Amino acid sequence: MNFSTVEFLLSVHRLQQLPPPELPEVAFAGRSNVGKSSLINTMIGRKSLVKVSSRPGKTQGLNYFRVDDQFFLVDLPGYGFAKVPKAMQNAWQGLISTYLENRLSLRCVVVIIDIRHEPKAQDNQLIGWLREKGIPSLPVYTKIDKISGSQRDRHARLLDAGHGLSPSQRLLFSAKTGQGRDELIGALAAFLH
Ligand SMILES: Nc1nc2c(ncn2[C@@H]2O[C@H](COP(=O)(O)OP(=O)(O)OP(=O)(O)O)[C@@H](O)[C@H]2O)c(=O)[nH]1
Ligand SMILES: [Mg+2]
Repeated sequence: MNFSTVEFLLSVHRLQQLPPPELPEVAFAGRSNVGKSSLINTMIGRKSLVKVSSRPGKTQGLNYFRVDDQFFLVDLPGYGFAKVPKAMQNAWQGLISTYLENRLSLRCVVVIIDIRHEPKAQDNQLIGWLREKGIPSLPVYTKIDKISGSQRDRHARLLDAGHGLSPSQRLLFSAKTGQGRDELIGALAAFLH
């Protein structure tokens, strides 16, 4: 996985628009503004291939990228943003859950969580639902540059407890410093091969 060619493919707003499943794929999910797009940019080593938002709820649709002709990377719209109208939230949820449940080429869902926050019900529901459906997932606690030392450990333990995870089942990450990048790439490579 060297990310020498990363191309934007399309933004999917209806299931009929999904590209043929000709490559394995990894999807990135998480609450609005948690840092999904930033994590992807840092992982692929591009400053701004994926749009990073100043306002939460900006990523709409399933944004497909093709990486090195090896896999598809899918940036999912964020959940849990109150300012998005209810009807739209439901439509998104329908699209995303149908996609996650039926996409046979999906190898892993990276669930991105802000390390500073207490365990949130929506993250918990997503992690539980993926487990129930047998869809492999990789929780990543991000923005670790924002807190340090013992605070970071304490927050990580709280999230582990809240989501029923052991430290070996999740990763720590910072889009700002790049910490955790190699571990993330290694973990995804294992899911893809
Ligand atoms: N310090 C720090 N800031 C981060 C990190 N990751 C993201 N941010 C900031 O958090 C904000 C949201 O980042 P995005 O990557 O747009 O988040 P997103 O989850 O894609 O947002 P939506 O697509 O709107 O749901 C931006 O201001 C980023 O610069 C990180 O690891 N460290
Ligand atoms: Mg985004």
